[in-house]
Amino acid sequence: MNQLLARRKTCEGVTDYIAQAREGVLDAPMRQHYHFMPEVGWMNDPNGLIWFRGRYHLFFQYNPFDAFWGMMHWGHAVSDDLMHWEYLPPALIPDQPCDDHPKGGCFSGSAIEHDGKLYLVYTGTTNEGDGFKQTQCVAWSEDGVRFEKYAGNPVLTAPAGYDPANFRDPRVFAHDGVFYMVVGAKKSERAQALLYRSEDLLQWEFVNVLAESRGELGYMWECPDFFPLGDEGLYVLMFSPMGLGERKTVYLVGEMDFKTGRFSHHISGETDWGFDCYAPQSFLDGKGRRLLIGWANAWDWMPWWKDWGPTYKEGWCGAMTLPREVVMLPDHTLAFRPVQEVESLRDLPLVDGCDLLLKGGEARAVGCGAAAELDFTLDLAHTRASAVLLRLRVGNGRAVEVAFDLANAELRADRNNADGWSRGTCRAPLPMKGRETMEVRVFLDMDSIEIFADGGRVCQSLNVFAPAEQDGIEIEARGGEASVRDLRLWSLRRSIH
Ligand code: DQQ
Repeated sequence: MNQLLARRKTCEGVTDYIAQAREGVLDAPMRQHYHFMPEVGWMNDPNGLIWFRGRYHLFFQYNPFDAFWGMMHWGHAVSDDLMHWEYLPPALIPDQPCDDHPKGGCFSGSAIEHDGKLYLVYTGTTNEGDGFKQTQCVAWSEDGVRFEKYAGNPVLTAPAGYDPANFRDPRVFAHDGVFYMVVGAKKSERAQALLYRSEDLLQWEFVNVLAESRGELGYMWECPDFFPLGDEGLYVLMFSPMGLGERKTVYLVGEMDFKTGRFSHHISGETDWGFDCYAPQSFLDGKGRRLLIGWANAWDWMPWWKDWGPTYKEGWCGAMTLPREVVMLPDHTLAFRPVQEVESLRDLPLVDGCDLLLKGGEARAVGCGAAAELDFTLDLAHTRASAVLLRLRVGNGRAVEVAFDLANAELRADRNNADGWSRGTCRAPLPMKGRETMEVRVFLDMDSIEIFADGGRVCQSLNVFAPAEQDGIEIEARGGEASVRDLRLWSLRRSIH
């Protein structure tokens, strides 16, 4: 191995490379203003989210050397408020026989505190010529910055009968003084989540198949997450399924039996209905909130996928969704709401609580914003329109059209004429029954739009790569009048470069 390559296998070498490469990237025009993204290079899944010693730690799948996926590292950043992030040196470098393949590396995983140290549990992916092999590995840190890999890695290999190329994304948690790990696995072309237990995070014993697909939930579950929620003793299993068509971030709510290691669910829902939210991971923060962050993009094997967007031209690719608070509703379905901290980015309001009564066919410009928040309430009791259309990033004869299709109880975001790059229409059912009003919050950033409808019951995230000056916002009633109440618009300040 030449000297340059050897240096790229060290944390110092990678950090030096990033320090040089970032200069040309940080002020590039397509950079997001308040969504987390890598300094340089490629980023995908959020990993190891944890509240540790009073700060938020975000790790992520990272390829610093290219704006495309490959040779996975774990990038690392910390924050006090979830909005402003400080980049730290990469936490994991692919440098061990079990995790150093160019098409493998240190794959996704999770974090946990034990004995005052910060432990990372991740998937090592390698290929020694006989196919990809995925195993679970451990690393830890005394200071939360520099990590040391366990010399005894891997700590877990795929059980007999399971596909060793599909055994990944360990999710560790503690329950009644015991550590548990949930791992995504594939057996006989069906997805499973396997449950293991341990006293020390190093020696693991198989407990049971926590949950499985009988075909109806895909052939592999990536990035499983498992956590208690609400005050009725219920658990949530969330995963990103492969082989399930348009469904790509699924949650199940049900009961966990720790005696048998089996989870049974009675609710199934979608974490996000948009094109661009994948591999979400949750954690509990110091305020007792269950927070969730997803990777705001998608994979080439998804039915509607086109590409990862044009930001590779600027030397980077990938952003996270806004951090969202996960809430269990009385019917045991989940709502996902942007964390309150995002309100700290609001500038003086551009529109401050305006009520609009739109005639059928009437379109109204409500303001401008490329990095902005737009909130309003649809007053359904006084709306006869069959649809209310919201046009975002309007300009240059282009726009993203978001339709609140009241007649068909559907939310649609159409980006076919958005930017000359993106395409596709994503859809979500809108719960209309018994609704007199519907609250809507929309977050726009330079390359993304996130829509939270009906108090976060329905979320849609999608990427749009329009130029900054394409920033108009319009609203229109179709097929009758529409009453829109308390419309508010803010520019959001930049919190990240
Ligand atoms: N991304 C990681 C895997 C995971 C997938 C590799 C999901 O560990 O299954 O970068 O996006």
